[in-house]
Amino acid sequence: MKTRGTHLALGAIVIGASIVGAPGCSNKAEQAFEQQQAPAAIGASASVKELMAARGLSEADVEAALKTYMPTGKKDEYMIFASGGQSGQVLAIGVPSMRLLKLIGVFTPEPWQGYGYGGESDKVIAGGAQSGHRITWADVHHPNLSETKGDYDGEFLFVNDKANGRVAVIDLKDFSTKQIVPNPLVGSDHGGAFVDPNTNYVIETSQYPTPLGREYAPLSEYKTKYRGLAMFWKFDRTKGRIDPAASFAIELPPYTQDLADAGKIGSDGWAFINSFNTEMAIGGTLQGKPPIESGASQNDMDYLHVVDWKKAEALVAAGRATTMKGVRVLPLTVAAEEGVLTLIGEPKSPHGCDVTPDGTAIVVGGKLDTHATVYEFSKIKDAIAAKRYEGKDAYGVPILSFKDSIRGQVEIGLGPLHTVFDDKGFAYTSVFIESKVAKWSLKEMKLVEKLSVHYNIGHIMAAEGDTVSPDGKYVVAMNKMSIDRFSPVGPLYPQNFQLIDVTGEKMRLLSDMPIGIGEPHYSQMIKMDKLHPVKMYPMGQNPYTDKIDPQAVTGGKERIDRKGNVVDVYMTAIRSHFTPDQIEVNEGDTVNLHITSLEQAEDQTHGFTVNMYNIDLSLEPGKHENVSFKADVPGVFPMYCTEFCSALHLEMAGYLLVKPKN
Ligand code: RUQ
Ligand code: CUA
Repeated sequence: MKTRGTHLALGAIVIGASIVGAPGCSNKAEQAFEQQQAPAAIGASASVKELMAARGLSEADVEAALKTYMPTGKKDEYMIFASGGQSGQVLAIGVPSMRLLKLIGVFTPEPWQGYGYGGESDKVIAGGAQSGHRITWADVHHPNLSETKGDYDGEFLFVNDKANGRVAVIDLKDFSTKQIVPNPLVGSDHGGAFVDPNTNYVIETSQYPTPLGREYAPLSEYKTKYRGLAMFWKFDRTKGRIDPAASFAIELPPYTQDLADAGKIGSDGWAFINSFNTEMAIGGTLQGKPPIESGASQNDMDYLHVVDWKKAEALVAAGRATTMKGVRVLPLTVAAEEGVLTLIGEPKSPHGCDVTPDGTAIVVGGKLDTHATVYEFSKIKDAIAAKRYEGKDAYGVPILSFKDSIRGQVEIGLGPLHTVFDDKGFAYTSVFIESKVAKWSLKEMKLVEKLSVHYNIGHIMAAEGDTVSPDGKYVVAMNKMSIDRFSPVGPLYPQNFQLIDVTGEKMRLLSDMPIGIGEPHYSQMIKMDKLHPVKMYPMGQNPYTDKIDPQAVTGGKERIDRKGNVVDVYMTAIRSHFTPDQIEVNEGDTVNLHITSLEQAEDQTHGFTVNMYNIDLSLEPGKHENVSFKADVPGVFPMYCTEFCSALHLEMAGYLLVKPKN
């Protein structure tokens, strides 16, 4: 009862606080970190005011706490899927609590999920090999949720690996990675993994130009042999996999293509890619030449790439593509001639490329410009249809007039990057150099408010902000630096996600979430009720084929089969034993373990490991795993369950005995 009384008291304070509080309006210098005192020993009976005084909390702090605190057992309203950056993983985070719910193994092995340690998931990671090289990390940039009619449908998530030119498919039925597709043509990607409004395609555009097909050509042949690429990976929703054979690509000039976005509603069927380094600088610092950073900043304008992908799709179907490393590629000459690719000037080192929820405009930031430039799709479309070109680039690609293609420009501040949208016609742009979130009106094309964030905001994200119907409510600033925000942990600082309330007239900073893995880039936020993950697998399910595994074992059918020096062990796991729990093989034998979890109770997960063989499996209820290894070291190897599954979990163990040859 006392607790309830406290809540009522808090409520009263908050009503007052919402008038007074103005959090986050001071600048970086003014926000010098105050070492907060540890809470004094206050009993439950202490008044809220005393508690606030003891912890040095303002009324605005209390309001923010009330908006984000999640009592035990209560659930969040939204889920964020955030890039895990170089960790190669994806983070699932609850909003507004900003609690980490899961770290999804994607490109990098993740032991807790038994991802990449001998089991079936090894095949997913192996599928992501480039030129025969197994790669176990990634530079994850942009997670994108699958869409139906332009709205998140909660079924799949796609992420790109900038470093190695790959795209992964995560099934939100079980929050696990099902496929990694290496792009056989490019050396890196950045404009991905964006989807069109019905997830026909997952778009991946290259970043640093290379000869297509991952071939060799000297840098002196950069302009003639190096190229960019826009890849359209066909997504087969019924299979839940990308179908490389049904995919196609468009060859692009060797400008450094950057972010991308797909059109929606009226602009569906089109894609937009910003670019920098249209100077085609290649560096050469040791030879006394300017580094790429200065070589690439000579021109006042780079190019927004406007891609008519529906037309490209038709041309590819009509046989106008050439095949390269198994991918159908529409040549640059065809793309230029047929109006598939058109360029428009973009001010100074552009970044960000975001289509508005109504599909009528594209917003581009400029790292060295102070504006957000808003391109008007109808003007672009009309000019392309009428072939009203201002000229052509060196590759014959038509260029439209900048002036005639824009709705206007909004003065934002220093270093505008990415833009997201709410439900009230406002846009929110991350302003990197100023460490601010700029809120501006799309209708009036005017800056409304700026909020300080901490610090060096890269991406910004809004609740359902990439859909045709954003929710508003929350914006998240994804900050690259956290200087004075958290307790020190050595020279590599956490990055900082800041949750911002955008329901009121003024933006309010609610909370900070230090991200202990990095470097996160983009994220998306989906309404929790759109997600319907399974609670357990049907008995014997192989999550990587989405079928009952042919080697699945049922209770009573456990056995050990030996054929020559191949030993197949058909095994089950249920609280709190493995059957069989004694496996004896000869040195040099190939051992195939087929393990089915017979559990059909929620949250009853077992793990499985064998000493020394680098095997680690997660056996969620019903799951089946297959793992093979060569018993090349004689000895006695304990195997056990790695999840504390029951009172007799420690007893859930057994032995692998490998008899020496002689
Ligand atoms: S890019 S901020 Cu991929 Cu802006 Cu990260
Ligand atoms: Cu099963 Cu511990």
